[in-house]
Amino acid sequence: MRIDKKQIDQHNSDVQKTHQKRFDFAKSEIPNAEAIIQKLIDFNVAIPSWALGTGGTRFARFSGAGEPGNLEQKMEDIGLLHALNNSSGAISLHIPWDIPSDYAAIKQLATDLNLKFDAMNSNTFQDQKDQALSYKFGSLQNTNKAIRRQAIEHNIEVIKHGVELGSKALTVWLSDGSCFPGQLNFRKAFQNTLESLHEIYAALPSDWKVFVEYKAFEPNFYSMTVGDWGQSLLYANKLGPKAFTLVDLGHHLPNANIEQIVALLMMEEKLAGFHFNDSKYGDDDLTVGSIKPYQLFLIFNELVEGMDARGLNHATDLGWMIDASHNVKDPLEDLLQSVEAIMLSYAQALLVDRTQLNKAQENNDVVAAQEILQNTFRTDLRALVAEARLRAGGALDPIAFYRFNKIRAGLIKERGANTIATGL
Ligand code: LRH
Ligand code: MN
Repeated sequence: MRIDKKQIDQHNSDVQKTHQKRFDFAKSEIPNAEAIIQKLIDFNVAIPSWALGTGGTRFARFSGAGEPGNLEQKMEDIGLLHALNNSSGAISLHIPWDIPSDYAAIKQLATDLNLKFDAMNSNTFQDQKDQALSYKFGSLQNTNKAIRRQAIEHNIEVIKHGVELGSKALTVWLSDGSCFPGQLNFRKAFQNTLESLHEIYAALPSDWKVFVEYKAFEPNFYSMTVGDWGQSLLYANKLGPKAFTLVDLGHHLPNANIEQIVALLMMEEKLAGFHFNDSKYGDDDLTVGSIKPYQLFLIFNELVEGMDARGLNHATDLGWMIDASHNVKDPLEDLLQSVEAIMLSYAQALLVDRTQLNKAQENNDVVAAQEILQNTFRTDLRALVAEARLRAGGALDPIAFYRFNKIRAGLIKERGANTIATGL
């Protein structure tokens, strides 16, 4: 399904008056509004190909209707999101869930939908039906050299798919670890994994990066062989300049100070980027900013401070991606909400008065520092984010547009009610 520009123009003229009033007020309060809007227009978040269908848990999956049944339809859905918010201009593929059947056709479709190919994701956390050796006891860590070889070959195959599509990065998330004390020799598991990652690293084209994604637990529940930022950074430093640490917000132990981890990885020039989502307990993969919006703001506050300290390009020098799963919501509405939450936190971080904050920090004026951050977080920037969308050709209120134009009903009419999307 394609969104007609006229539909978006009609929607914007319907809500323009309300928006203008809110925008004029926001602009009167925010001195650097125009600079923030330009940054928002340039900012894009990649959408995971595996989050366009209804997700489930081990207990149940309540399938939604009109889901994309193949890669082309997944790209159509991301094209639809991008047409509405003009901030979802990239897709991140997961192999083998999304092996392109015809590279040229897929690339042409991406061009038509104004989409780029973000990081590719390998998958050695499941056994595929035609697979010779099982990953039950791990992949790159496995005590069996032939199984490590199989996993290395898979990652090299994923790089090849990415090169064809114009991607520039490989994300390696390993479910490897152990469920019981004594099951695993931690040192050997680390060394097998590092030795295997060195082979994958050697297969990277010169302009590619590898993102080492860590996770504290699940599906292993005693140890994970890339279990936290320290272990991931150890791998990335030992691998070389093309290796970085990827932060998935849901992959931390409860109450971890993620914004501090981000600040230090930025300082070490080893931050790959993000898998944005939110969680209350474990790797819940909930809508971004739906549980801990202040934490998301504090993370972006460290990002803006760190990126400006190194003169980085906010839009292109780090990997911005959502990694969520939708058990009870329409996947497209959920993704629209997640992108909105990210844009709002980024906008607020751009609003922080860094001169005053640095002064307060230098003077140990705790209250002043807190007031600066909390007042910024309590500043409503929704009108600026909407204005950025409007200027970039998007819809002022994507969710309202999506519902008013009965997009899901249209997708069900096009695809039927029982199409199932590959993914989690
Ligand atoms: C692991 C993870 C990883 C993906 C998978 C779908 O929890 O975050 O990034 O490969 O989800
Ligand atoms: Mn992830």
